[in-house]
Order: sequence, then C-alpha cells, then structure tokens
Amino acid sequence: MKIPVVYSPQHRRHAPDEIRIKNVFFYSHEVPDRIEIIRSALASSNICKIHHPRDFGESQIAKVHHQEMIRLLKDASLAAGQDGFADALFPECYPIRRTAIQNDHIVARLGHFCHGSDSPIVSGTWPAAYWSAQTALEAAQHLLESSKIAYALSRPPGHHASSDTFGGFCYLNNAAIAARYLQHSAENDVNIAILDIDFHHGNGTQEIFYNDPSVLYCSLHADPAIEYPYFWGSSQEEGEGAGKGTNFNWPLPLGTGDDQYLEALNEAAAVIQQHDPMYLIVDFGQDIAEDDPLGGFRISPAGFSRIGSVIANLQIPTLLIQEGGYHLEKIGTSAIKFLTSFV
Ligand code: OKP
Ligand code: ZN
Repeated sequence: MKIPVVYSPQHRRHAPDEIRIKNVFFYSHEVPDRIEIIRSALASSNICKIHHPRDFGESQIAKVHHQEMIRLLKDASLAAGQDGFADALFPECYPIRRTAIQNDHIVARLGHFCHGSDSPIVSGTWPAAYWSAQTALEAAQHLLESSKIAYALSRPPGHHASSDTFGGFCYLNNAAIAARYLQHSAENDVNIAILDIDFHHGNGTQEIFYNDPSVLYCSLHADPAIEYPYFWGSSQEEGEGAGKGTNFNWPLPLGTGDDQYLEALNEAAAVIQQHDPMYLIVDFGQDIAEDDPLGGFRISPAGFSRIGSVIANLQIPTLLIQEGGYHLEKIGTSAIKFLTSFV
C-alpha cells in the first residue's frame, strides 16, 4: 500500500518576494520550492501516491476561524497590487489591546488580525491558504476512508494561526481545520491528538484547543525564551477550564540532537497513548534538522527515522501535515526517512 500524499499546485500563488533590511529578514525561506522539492522526492521514492484535493468548501474553514478574519484575508488578497496598494500588504498599526473601535480600512483590519511582521499578503495568498486547508482536509478524508496514514503537503503552513490571528508564515490553521473535520465526521465527537514536531511552538493550534479537552495538543519545540514565537510554549501552559491537563509543551534547548529529542518524544507518546485518540495529527516540520536556516536543533537523517518509528508504533491512524522545514537540500530526505517507518 502506497502512502497517500495530497498536493495542490495552488500553493505557488503565495510567493512573496524575500523582504529584508540589511541582515534582518522579515520574510524569507518559506518559498514554493519547498513543496515542489518534497513532492518530487516522494514521487521518486516509490512509497507514495500523489492525490489532488477536492473542494470541501469554506464552511470547514469557518468552523475554526472567525468570519471577519476570513473576510480580511480575502479582501487583502484582492487589494494587493491594486488601487495604489502595494504588491505585498502588511499591517501598519497593531491595536495590541484589541480596541473595540471598528475601522473597515484594509490596513486597519490587517493590524487587527495579524500577530507578526513576517506574513505578507499578496494577491495569491488567500487562494493558496484556502487550498492548503483543502489539502489537509483531503488527507483527513483518506483517514476516514481507512488509510492508516496520509500526508498533506500543505503550504502556506498553519500552526501559528489562531482562530482570529495570522502570523509566522501561517494564515489558516490547517491542522485545526482537519481536526474539526475528523471529529465531526465521526458519530460522536471523538478524541483527537495533535503532536507538533515543528521546530517552533504552534501557538495558534495551542490557543484554538486550549479550553477543549477533546483535542490533546503536544508540542516539542525550541524554548520560547530564546526562539520564535517567544510568548507561548512554556511547559507551564497546561490548558484551561475543561481543557486543563490536555495541553503539553516540551521546550528544548538549541542544539538538541537525536537522543535528547527522542527522550522528550517518548514522553509525548506516552501522554498521547493515555488520551486514547481515534486520530493522530502530526504537524511535521523538517526545520528540526541539523543546519536548517530557521532552526537550531541537530536532528540527523537517522533521527527522522527514529521519530517516525516512535509515532508509527502508536498504531493510531495518522494525518501528517506539512508545517516548516527550510533546508532545501534536506527536506525531501527527511520526509522520506520519517515515512519509511509507516510503510
Ligand atoms: C514558521 B514555522 C525570520 C522571521 C521569521 C517566524 C518564523 C516562523 C516559522 N527572521 N519568523 O513554524 O516553521
Ligand atoms: Zn517551524
């Protein structure tokens, strides 16, 4: 059985120019080549079969994201490059205390819904983000049709986007959208676990499920004391209200290698087993690899195989969703090493 991999060429429409001032990068590395490279590596590996996503509709996105943020993402994409607007739109003023004052100006709404300076909106951003979410939904559909694993080549990534904020290269939270779809497609809302192994903490996903005991969130990532997203990801963040005890963070030091990573991963695997989920969503970021330009861990190719086998051994139907991973010479091999344990 070949592993179903879902891919849409629509991601290429989100291709902002690199934006930097001297050596300060605002937008870089999150480029269309990433997905094309992974896809061609998987296609030639012989262990995967590529599928294109169906359109599951905007209603699936609206189960996670506020209507006003969706409207802004669409309007900003339409405005980019038109009527005196720049090709790449950024907020100019952030009402960080979330004033109730309404202002329908696009630049005002950008500030209202954006949490970072690294996420330009170009004319293709909405369609790319829309199809990135549909890609995750199509892969989820494969699990519902009893695949044991499916891999969504979603781009742009999603785990930094919350229900009403975008940032960190992320516009729509693909994992959260897929989680809600899987939950609602089952007879009773079933338990889901999300394991986020991207180098960065998935603040958006954490926030979406923070009060929700039915979706466990476990994340291994660089210590936010010294890395993006800086304000979220400490081990004290355990969930709130009914969701207390269903959020787990493993902040790890820069330089973390295979053995140290596997120790934390085994702890996360035990937590997941206890939650007894019907589906497991893995937010997969190859930016944990050694020498990733935006990372700082040192996971080797063999490490990716070991990570894959810990997760495969859980024997839970697994939806793999692409997040980060920026070392263009390594992301293909890292994905294949990871997947080999599932064949
Ligand atoms: C997205 B994902 C570069 C600024 C980039 C955001 C990093 C987002 C990573 N100096 N800041 O989790 O891989
Ligand atoms: Zn990342």
